[in-house]
Amino acid sequence: MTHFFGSFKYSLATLTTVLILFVFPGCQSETLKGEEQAILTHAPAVPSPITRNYPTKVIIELETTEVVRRLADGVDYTFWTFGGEVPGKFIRVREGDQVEFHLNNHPDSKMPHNIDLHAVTGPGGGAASSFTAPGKGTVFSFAALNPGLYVYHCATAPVGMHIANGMYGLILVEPKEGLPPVDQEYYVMQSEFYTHGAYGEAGLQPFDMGKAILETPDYVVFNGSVGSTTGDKALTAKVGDKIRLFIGNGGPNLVSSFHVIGEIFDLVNTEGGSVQNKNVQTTLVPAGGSSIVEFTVDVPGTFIIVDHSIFRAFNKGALAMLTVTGDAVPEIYSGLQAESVYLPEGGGIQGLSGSTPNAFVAKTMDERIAEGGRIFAANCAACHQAAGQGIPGVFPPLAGSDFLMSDPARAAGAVINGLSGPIEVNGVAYNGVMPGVKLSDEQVANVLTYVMNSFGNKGTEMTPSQVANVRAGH
Ligand code: HEC
Ligand SMILES: [Cu+2]
Repeated sequence: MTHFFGSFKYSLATLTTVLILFVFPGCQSETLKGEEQAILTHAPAVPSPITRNYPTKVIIELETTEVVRRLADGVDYTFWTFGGEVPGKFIRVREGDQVEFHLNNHPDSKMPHNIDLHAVTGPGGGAASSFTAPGKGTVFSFAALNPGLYVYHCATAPVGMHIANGMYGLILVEPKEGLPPVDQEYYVMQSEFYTHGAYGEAGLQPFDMGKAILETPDYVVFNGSVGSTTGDKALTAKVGDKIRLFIGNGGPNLVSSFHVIGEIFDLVNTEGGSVQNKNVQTTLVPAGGSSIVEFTVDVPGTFIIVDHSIFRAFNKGALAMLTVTGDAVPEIYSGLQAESVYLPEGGGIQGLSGSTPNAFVAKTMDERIAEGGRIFAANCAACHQAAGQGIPGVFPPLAGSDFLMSDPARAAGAVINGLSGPIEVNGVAYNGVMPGVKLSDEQVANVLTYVMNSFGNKGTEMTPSQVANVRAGH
């Protein structure tokens, strides 16, 4: 009996193998050959299609940096980036490739960073293996098992803040058989920015945690800034070209209703996967998701690319352009060739909000504490956590902190100028970097009065004039 069952199992296994090899030849695993360095591109460029018909070991080198760049005219922002720009560089590999990923964090970075690639099959998408301190590098590898278009992003705590500051990009895993050839491929990624000032308020704008939690961005943009892809920076094509857009959504919060005014997508790889839909007007791109769309441009003109949640397009920046040149084709369309109806002067915004920054002045200590709580939620809780408990080994606690309570003026200095180097809080050593927080004297007084009278701390009031003294270096 044992023998009978044994041979029965054996022949079943053989039969299965034969079936897999002959009926599903695609299931045969290919053997890796050679190795190559990946060429990565900044948006809107896409690396050239893969011509190999075998898998290889692909080496990817990507550097995280923290840089001040234009977010809108007159508005700057400290972006945290993969490769120096937002969105991060586009990565293109082939299904079956073995990827060796080198993440380097620039020595000037203030923050540690890592990477979670949605194309990875493995814990955290690589996040834990790639946690990289400033000036350091890490390496991990993964097999690109599933074809598709995937988002990658930083996943260092506070995760929302790292993504909100610009840390996302796309990785395409081309199917074994490749993608059908087209005339133009472009990389377009949507995301939001949450700033202290309202839309268009000039200057270097700090990140606003409170707005991020409420999911009320001031900016919704394509490829990292208002007007990144308009006017003479528009995407270009010629009449008759077949276009493929690789679309990503870095979020951190909003879902995009991606639409090209005056075009119909002939094909859509819904959510960046393998199912194709046809004749689509608007494709949904989830936060942390993607879409691939293809269409042929049959007539010349300026085609406006929007998030069809339309106030985002005309009031928050989610507007890009595709300029198509060539002869008119009156059988398909006769009329004006410019989208003048949709083109506001300056190519961006229809009517600014015109709101002024709130200049709250506390009259009592209770008012100071109440306002300080709001400032804390927006500016400090991301690192020091909502109850001031910090994160062990990374962000020191403010709750019960002897460091804070023994020298409030020193704490004011930390908020104004930042703090780095070794310190000891309640007998525990920390050696991190706290960036200076852009707050007025009134706001620093409010937030520190709040902190010194919350989370079990008992302290006195800090006044704006005390903060002014610290700022002046007294
Ligand atoms: C981006 C993360 C981050 C943000 C935002 C941040 N801090 Fe810090 N903070 C740190 C780090 C890291 C240290 C430790 C620095 C070191 O090791 O030298 C620190 C140290 C401190 C200290 C001294 C150590 C202690 O525990 O008493 C105080 C006080 C402080 N922060 C207050 C604040 C306040 C108030 C805010 C908001 C206005 C704030 N921080 C925002 C990261 C941050
Ligand atoms: Cu990061």
